[in-house]
Amino acid sequence: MKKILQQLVPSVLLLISCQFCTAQKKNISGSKGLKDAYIADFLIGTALNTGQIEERNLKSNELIRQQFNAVTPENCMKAEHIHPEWDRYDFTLPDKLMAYSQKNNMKLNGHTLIWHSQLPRFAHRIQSVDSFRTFFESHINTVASRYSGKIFSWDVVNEALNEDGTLRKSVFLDKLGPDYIVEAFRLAEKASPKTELYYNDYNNEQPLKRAGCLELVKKVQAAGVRIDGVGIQGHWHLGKVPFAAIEESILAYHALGLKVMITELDIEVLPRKFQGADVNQRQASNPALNPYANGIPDSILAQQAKDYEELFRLFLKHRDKITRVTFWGVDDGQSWLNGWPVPGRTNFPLLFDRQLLPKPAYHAVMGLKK
Ligand code: 9MR
Repeated sequence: MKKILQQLVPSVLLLISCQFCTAQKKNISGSKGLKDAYIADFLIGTALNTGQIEERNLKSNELIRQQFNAVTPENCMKAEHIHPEWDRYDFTLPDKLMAYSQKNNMKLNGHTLIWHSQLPRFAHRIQSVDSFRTFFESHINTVASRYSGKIFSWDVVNEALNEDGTLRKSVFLDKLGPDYIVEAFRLAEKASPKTELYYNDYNNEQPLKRAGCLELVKKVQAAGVRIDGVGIQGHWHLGKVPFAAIEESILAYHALGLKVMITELDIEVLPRKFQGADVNQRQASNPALNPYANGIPDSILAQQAKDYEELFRLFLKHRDKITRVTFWGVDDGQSWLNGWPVPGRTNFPLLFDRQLLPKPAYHAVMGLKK
């Protein structure tokens, strides 16, 4: 009997320890993320690039599925990619993203139908107003109707305003006049009737631009056309997050009956000369502008955690008005801020580091829900 027991004990122990390993693994992959912590408040989203949509990196994919319940394509639904030639559309990657979001129960926000930037080259060459109108209409019809019934929301128009609240001088304004925004919403509503429709911009929490944004929304509403929400992009800077202006804007947009979203959140830690996200503004490279290439001090990470914490405290205060908070990327290595406005820098704007590990800012945001 004793002998049998002696033989059995090691196998039983092995069995127990293996079960423990599996439980541990399950725990890791199944542990709660931001999306779970904030489930009763608002969606937590991220922007995805090609590699992430194609699930090329296992660890990154696991992190995305663990943390987020909303996704926005960082680039692949922009006109230059999805509509590269007059009569040719490329839905390969957008279709993969649609399938990815369905498979993972994530809400997909289409970004973006009408934007002056990242337009296909042919669009700039169109001379006649009639042809440009045909491009404008068929682009919205074709792209929006393809995902009708499946896509949760669209950024119908992106960045149509100047900093002073006037309409940006773009090819759309030039060719179609100021009513192009109302028209874009009208067409999107027709092509994708069940999808939420948003206007999206950066710095539209700032007073002048906010006033312009409110006017724009009122004009769409007055035309009897549906607009469901406004996206405040949220490209902010360490130690300079404009909390008061953000709160005033949430209230002002909500007062028009709109849902409010933070759509491209990051808190940049490197110096630059201006606020916002106008991709045409650049600065020359210079080592003084890249101080943390060999590592970021703990004090900076602590300040960033404080900024994110205060921001999420504000979002929670207005959880009845905010429907989604989306980060512009998953981890610091992916961020567009490594290449803009100064090329080749090492930036640290997000909640996960280059090893995909949570930063102090992540723990601060999660801490609010403990
Ligand atoms: O993150 C995007 C980057 O990969 C592109 O090169 C860039 C080109 O315009 O666009 C970035 O995303 C922008 C978004 O679509 C609209 N708001 C500003 C974002 C950062 O530039």
